[in-house]
Amino acid sequence: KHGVLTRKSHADMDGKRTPRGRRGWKKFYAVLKGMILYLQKDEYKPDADISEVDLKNAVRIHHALATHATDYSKRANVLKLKTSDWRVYLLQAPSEEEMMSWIFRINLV
Ligand code: I3P
Repeated sequence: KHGVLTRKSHADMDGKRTPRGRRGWKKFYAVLKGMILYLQKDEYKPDADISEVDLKNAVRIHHALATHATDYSKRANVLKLKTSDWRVYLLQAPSEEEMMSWIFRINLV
């Protein structure tokens, strides 16, 4: 699965609040492959190598949990992704249908 997702980092490893200056929203091209959600700067190209920056932004979603971020009301269609090492990301999808689809696919892994 792939598509546009806009990300806000809410908590870093071990659940520590992401500090000011790194809490902004940033748009990515998201690709879910196996147990990894790649958040890429550019559009998905099946045969292109993954850049170093894109690797840094990749999220391991094994034992992660995705839910609708009902406690976040500033933006619509936002899902909350909690990873197994207690990072928390808010990910805004372009539509409710897309948000539901990402939640379903992430939780299947
Ligand atoms: C953050 C940025 C986010 C904002 C966040 C700010 O600043 O303005 O958009 O979240 O507020 O800290 P920075 O880019 O300097 O990290 P919202 O869009 O949800 O308001 P927060 O600290 O209350 O999460």
